[in-house]
Amino acid sequence: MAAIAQRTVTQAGVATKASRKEVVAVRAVAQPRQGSVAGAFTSSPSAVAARRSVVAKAAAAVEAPAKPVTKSSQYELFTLTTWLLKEEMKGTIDGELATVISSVALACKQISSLVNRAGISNLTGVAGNQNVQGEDQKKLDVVSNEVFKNCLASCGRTGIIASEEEDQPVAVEETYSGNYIVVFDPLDGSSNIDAGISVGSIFGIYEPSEECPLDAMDDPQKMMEQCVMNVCQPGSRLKCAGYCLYSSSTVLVITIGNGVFGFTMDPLIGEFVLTHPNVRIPEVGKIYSFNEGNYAMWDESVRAYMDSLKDPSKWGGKPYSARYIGSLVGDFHRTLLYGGIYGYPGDKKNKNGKLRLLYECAPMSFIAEQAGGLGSTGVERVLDVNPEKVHQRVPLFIGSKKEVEYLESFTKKH
Ligand code: AHM
Ligand code: MG
Repeated sequence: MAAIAQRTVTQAGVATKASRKEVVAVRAVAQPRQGSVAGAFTSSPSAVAARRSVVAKAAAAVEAPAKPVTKSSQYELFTLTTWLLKEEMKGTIDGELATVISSVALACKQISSLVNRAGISNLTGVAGNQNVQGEDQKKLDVVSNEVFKNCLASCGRTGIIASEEEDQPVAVEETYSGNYIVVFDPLDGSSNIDAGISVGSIFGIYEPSEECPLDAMDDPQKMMEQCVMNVCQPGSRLKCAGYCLYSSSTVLVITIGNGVFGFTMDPLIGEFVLTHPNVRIPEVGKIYSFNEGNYAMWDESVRAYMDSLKDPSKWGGKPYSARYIGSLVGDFHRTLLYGGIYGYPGDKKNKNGKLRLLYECAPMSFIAEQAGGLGSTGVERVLDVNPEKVHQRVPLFIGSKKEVEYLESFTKKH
């Protein structure tokens, strides 16, 4: 996909040592925030006292253990930026990861606006080419991929990216520091776009490993192989995962390994505002979300499971409800909030189903687990699967813990 490559982005293996400025990032702790907070006050004696108290609170927050989010005024906004700063102060993430997450959020804002205006801006329909997986790319697939790549390249903290819409992992040439690996599906469920139905972006962030020293450029082919290996990490090593739902509202859901947090975009101020602190998925939920059109091609164990969900005698007279958008982000978001199970099993034609491990199943499974749920292939935990290929597929069953375990009670027997 050389045509898609940007000024600062090249295929893995062709970045130069000279282009990399390894600079130790200065951690943004309390000081910059103090300045900006103080600047918002006037200099009357009471204002000075208020400023001192704010500064003292900010300094104390650096040392004090995490406290629940409380608002001091009805006009106080707890935004994604505030959350990132607080997590950085607590030491959960470093400044570089916070920068990468901010750039992903910026990409999501831009894609949200493009999705919203797709019908007006002639962005519906197909682009006229296929991705490496032989799928017709929609115009918005291509544009969203560009948006993600540009945002990640300009933040200067991303070393390698792997995308559903790129044949191979791509090295970002002008990295300032950090070299995080970002995997993403820029616009999942894009077959829904032309009908104005929910779509979303999915992403995962890994730390770089030493197997891919981007400045050792002697053998580009070898470098490429090493970089592919570097990208192919199991989900258990994810530092951050998230998705952004473009629907009646735009919601960014994110985990950095200490719970799941949801931020809704306020279009009036253009910011993601914390609306779902510490999301917990219900342990059970009587909603299933599968493409049942494939029923006849499923394995016997999955068919037996599906039959059981529909048998009222097993569930006190009321069988499970079916809900299926055909948009993983939308279907998963509902499952996360209401409980239930989403499934894309393997079938006779595609033994590993449709969904990709690296940038769909693993990030979603990290979120599910962090919310108290599970992500399974039917026989093992998704986060334990070691990817061998960037675009590798795995069956996915994800959602409420008890629901996924019930599914496994069928699929693990065989
Ligand atoms: P995509 O990445 O090409 O958009 O495909 C992924 C989507 C998921 O969002 C969705 O759950 C699934 O494909 C739907 O597939 P199907 O139409 O076979 O039910
Ligand atoms: Mg996808």
